[in-house]
Amino acid sequence: HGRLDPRLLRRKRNREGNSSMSAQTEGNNTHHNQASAMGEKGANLLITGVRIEDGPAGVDIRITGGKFAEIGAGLTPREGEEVRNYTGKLVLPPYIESHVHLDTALTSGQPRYNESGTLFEGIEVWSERKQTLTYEDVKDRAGRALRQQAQFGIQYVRSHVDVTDPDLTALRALIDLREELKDSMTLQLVAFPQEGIESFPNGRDLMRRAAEMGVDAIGAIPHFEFTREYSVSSLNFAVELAQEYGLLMDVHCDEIDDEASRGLETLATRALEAGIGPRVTASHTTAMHSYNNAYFLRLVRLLKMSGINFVSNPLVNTHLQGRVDTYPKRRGVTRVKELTEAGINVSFGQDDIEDPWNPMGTGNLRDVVLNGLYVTQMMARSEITGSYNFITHNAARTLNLSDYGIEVGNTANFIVLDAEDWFHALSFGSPVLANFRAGRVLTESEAVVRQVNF
Ligand code: 17E
Ligand code: FE2
Repeated sequence: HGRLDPRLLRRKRNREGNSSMSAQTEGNNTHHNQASAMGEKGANLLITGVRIEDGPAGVDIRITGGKFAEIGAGLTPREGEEVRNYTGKLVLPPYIESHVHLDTALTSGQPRYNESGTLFEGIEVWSERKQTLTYEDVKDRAGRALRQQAQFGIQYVRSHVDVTDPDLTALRALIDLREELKDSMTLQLVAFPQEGIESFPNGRDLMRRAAEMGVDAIGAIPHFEFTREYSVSSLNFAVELAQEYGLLMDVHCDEIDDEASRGLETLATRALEAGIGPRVTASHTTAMHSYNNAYFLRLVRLLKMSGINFVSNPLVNTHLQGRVDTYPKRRGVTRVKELTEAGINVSFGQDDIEDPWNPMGTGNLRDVVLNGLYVTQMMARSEITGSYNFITHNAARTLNLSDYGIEVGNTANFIVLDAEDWFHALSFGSPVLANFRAGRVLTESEAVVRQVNF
């Protein structure tokens, strides 16, 4: 690969330095062989004339047997290779949805709408809808949501699944869907105790049953437990369960405007002591928005030491938080800028697609990034141009993915955007022209044609 871009080399080296973390994730469902799943050797393809991420324009990508084989300028087509000319377009690794609830997706208005816009009315509405849940109902809605996400360039999805249901209906449906769609989408499932571990009948037992059934990660909801003591014991239980089953963790942590909600310090401490920080995620952490600066300064040291990941959901957090404020009204988004500047990993998620917590939401992560940058005031030039990392590389780290990224040797998963670079793709909302999985076209969209008659 004589003409390999030095940036790509640098990225490859970074990845090799990370191999111990990748090794830990073997045995996870996120790691499987796409090429063998295609029945034969896989796609042979030459992509020409693109920019990869923030690299130079005019690069070609050769895909052999469904894997990235060669990356550089001026590659010549070979016998039996399909050539796709995407001159002037942007290529990124596929988007990653690091936080969504597929079991609740597409239920908005059933049986009623969330009129107050609070998290708590959303939980009440869902608890009513849960009474009528069936296996087919969950599979149908989650399948539609996943296909909608794929159209917007997503191939990896971490979905929380409510397990505060004695029948575990949603979990059974999503475990089957994870298997059925695995050649097209990589789905990670989190056992999410929506109504609490300690505060819901048989909460611990339901979490354990979910672990037995084969979830990828263990969740918790400390700010919803009845007492501070329950909050702490639920986190201790969740960490022990995750370790017992060798699972990742993703906790709905301090999703409230209460500055006294401090589940995060417990989660980070347990993760540090157990040495599992990189396998642990704190989602939402909206209370951090309201923490006093002296407390945050003390906390950020622990967060750095622990190595845990963060997911912010800027659209839904700004919608649900600040609801008991008059004016000034808090934004309720965690301190993404400060965490990022401290070297802590943060990714962005959609959280909801038309459900009790978000009447809107299409699955399109461009909306999430755009809102995230505005609301966190991360609008410096380099913050904008680097912001695709929130839904690509940072999210890959949150999900503990291996075999991710446009590098020789990796499975050829990537997307092509109708834009010359990320700045324009983000600003104009450029469509994802094609979404490739192991070199195979998963979804395609037309470029938008605009005609101005003056
Ligand atoms: N449940 C919850 O506790 N918090 C959320 N943001 C959603 C569901 C969407
Ligand atoms: Fe959530």
